[in-house]
Amino acid sequence: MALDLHKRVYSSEVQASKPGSLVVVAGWAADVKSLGKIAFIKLRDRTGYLQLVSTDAKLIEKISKLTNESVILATGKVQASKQKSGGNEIELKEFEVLNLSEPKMPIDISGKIQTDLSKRLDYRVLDLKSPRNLAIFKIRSQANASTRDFLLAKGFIEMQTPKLVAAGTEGGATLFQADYYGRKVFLSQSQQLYKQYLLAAGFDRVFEIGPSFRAEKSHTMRHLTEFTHFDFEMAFIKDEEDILNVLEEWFVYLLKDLNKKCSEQLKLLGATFEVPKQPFPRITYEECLKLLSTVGVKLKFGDDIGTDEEKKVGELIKKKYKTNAYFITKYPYTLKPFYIKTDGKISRGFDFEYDGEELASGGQREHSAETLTKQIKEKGLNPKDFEFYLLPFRYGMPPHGGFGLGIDRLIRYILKLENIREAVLFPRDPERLTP
Ligand code: AMO
Repeated sequence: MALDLHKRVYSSEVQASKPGSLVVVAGWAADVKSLGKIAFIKLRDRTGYLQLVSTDAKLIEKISKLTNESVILATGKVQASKQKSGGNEIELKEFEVLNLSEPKMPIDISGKIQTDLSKRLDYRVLDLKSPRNLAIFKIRSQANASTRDFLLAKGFIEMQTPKLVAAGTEGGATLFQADYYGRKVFLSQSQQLYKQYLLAAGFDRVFEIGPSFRAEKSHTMRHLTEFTHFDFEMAFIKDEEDILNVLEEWFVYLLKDLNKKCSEQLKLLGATFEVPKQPFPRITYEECLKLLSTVGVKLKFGDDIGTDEEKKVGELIKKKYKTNAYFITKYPYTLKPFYIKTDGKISRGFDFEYDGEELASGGQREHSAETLTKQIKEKGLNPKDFEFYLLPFRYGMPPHGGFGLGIDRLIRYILKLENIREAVLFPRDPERLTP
């Protein structure tokens, strides 16, 4: 008799079922053990594990031919487990093999053997079977949903902007180039240009969560060649402080929402985070230099704060302000892109930092076409290449600002994952284009 797939329940529902009831379950035979007079199948589905047990000779014979990771549909009676861990198990009545797995997997997914990340990523589809990975991507999905909830409630409009573009916005060094019917085309580095366009059009508040591409040469724990960019832009701001206020409000909302809606997944990962108090400290670039000088790191105004120094600043701020979430503000104009508004040497650009690492950068934008043209020239760029960008600035551009944040980094930092690649389903880096 064929079992009815539509009657299947998740293993978590079996845990909540009354002993004695008959249930249909489906999933992967994560671990199969046939011990002569008794046999066990540890079934995995997306809600967890469930033990199926049988003392029936015919079923034991069938179970002995089952390989780990085969997909099965099974029915049986719920009974209280005799195991120490308690809970319910199923006394198997019947099962069908929907797909028989090959006997030996190229990587171990049980967690018993440590496989290095690179090999895990080679076999990512198999690696993603582990409940730990499912938890990471459930949290990531919720982070996107919480972000949308927060912004839509505040009147933001979600946009989808082109990823095939005619020019870069974040510097030529990281542009991917391809052929587009005999013309040059680039993969979008950020939604920068388009989000500003929409504010000129009168959309007032916009955001996007979408892919951006950077031809990063280095192989680091926090850079990818394709990453998910949460981009945000708001019109009629007084200065960058208006952006910082929304950013910190969103971050606190997000962490609280994740604690509430993903408690199970966070527990499985052993991840905990404190929700930082508002307002987050605003530390000027010059204050960062002063803090660094207290530990012997000598940088002068205009020097880039490198990765190691940035980490150091994070430690010093944690000590002084008892928080791991803060902004670095008032960067030198020379360190920020052409589109950031500047008051002489000091720009209105900022970075949002978490645990000494950059999670977002943004600022108030220059909205005068004339000044923007001047800034493009000052940065050694050709205003002719930016004609299309400059056009809306000539026909009514309100004062505005925003930020861009890497979702992959966000997930990595809040879950304290060692490598950004763990926070991405199918990561792309200079060496990796598959799977
Ligand atoms: P920026 O280039 O600093 O700014 O990027 C913003 C944020 O995007 C993430 N990010 C990356 N994540 C993974 N791999 C990469 N290669 C990578 N590059 C960037 C980081 C970073 O903080 N248009 C501006 C933002 C703005 O001003 O609104 C921009 O793109 O988390």
